Amino acid sequence: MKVALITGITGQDGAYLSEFLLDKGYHVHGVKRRSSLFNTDRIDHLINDEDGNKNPNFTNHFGDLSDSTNLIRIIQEVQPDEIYNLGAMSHVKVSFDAPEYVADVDGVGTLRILEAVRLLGLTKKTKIYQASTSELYGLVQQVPQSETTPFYPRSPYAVAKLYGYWITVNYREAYGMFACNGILFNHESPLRGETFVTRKITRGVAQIVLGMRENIALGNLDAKRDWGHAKDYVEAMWRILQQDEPEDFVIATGVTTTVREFVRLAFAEVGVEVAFEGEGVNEVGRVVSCSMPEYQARVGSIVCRVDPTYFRPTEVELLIGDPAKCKAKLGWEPKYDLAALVQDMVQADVELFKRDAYLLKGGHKVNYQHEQHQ
Ligand code: NDP
Ligand code: GDR
Repeated sequence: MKVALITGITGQDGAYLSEFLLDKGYHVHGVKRRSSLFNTDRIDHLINDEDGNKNPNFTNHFGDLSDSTNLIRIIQEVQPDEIYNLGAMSHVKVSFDAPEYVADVDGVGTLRILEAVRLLGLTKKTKIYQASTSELYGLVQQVPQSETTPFYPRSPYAVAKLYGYWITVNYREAYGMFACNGILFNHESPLRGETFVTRKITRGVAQIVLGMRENIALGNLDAKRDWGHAKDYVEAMWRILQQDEPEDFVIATGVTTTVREFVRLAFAEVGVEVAFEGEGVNEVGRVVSCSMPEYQARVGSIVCRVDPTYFRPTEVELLIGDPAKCKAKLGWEPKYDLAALVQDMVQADVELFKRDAYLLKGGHKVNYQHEQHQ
């Protein structure tokens, strides 16, 4: 039985990758942080089955990427065949508020993993996947962005990830380790963190259509992203570690879309046609038509507006990945296109908020959070 260790097991990708590897017959170990509230929602169904029986192939360890000795102990205990380093403070805007922490966890944290493997004499046994990012490209140098496009990071997060990228390359070259970067473009899902723009939109659309709120406030509507589905992307991570030689790969769909268009598509998914008017901070998205009779009163109302709070000090305006290498060498192609991604996310959020909407209608208090976060 192969053994995998995943940092960031409680995150979006950690959850999908765990499922994927368990299906492949792996024993999966995860590193999770101690938290004052439960933080295992995304993986609870993997820890215990429906009858409460513990999954014998899924083990979690308390740990933190800022703690070398803890990582060394876990890796020594687990003796993993594969490590997927997914743990990170992954929010770009928040990284401007906590730059030193991000450098430590997202940057030096990668070094701690690589160094632990080296110190424990596991360089020939353990393969390492580093969660690198399209944010490395930052300020546009050329499009589409490929494995050979120069980097120009535009946030403390991206700069920390740049260190993670190069230290991974360096350990591969210096010590012959099987260590690879997956340069993944944005990937989303119903498990996406609530403060990333796609999930913020799909949650907002669900709450608006269920009568729980009036509109969504967003930042830069012009930003363009190459959005894929996280389910597809975790398979690419695994494929990268199954190659004969360690290499770095861009994982992307090759299609780019504005935030504005994502909003339009998400509303269209629930039968609401939205058109944008105005410019800059005065731009708004207004309901033009609607296929649901009960929603007719909302035609003409504003459902999306701009709030400069969500602007970033430096922005990444355009990301579009070149998936040629991953197609050719990994045989990887996404199963979900943008329409299928939007459908999956909107439908899941509508389902999620139906119960809250019902309780609200009955006069009960519901603690659903929307815009107090980034
Ligand atoms: P999430 O934010 O959903 O998950 C991040 C995970 O890292 C969580 O489990 C979090 O724990 C954990 N974590 C945060 N800080 C620490 C720490 N100090 N020590 C240990 N674990 C920590 O991110 P995603 O799943 O979306 O992304 C996975 C990785 O891929 C990240 O490294 C991200 O930067 C990178 N990436 C993501 C892309 C995307 O579009 N999703 C694209 C390219 C790269 P907790 O639950 O306790 O907060
Ligand atoms: P990103 O994702 O920064 O690309 O990083 P995010 O969804 O946060 O932003 C995408 C784009 O949308 C714009 N935007 C907003 N973003 C947020 N979060 N909230 C808003 O209200 C809003 N309005 C507009 C942003 O300015 C940006 O241009 C994600 C993370 O998963 C990283 O960890 C990962 O490395 C990259 O994707 C690839």
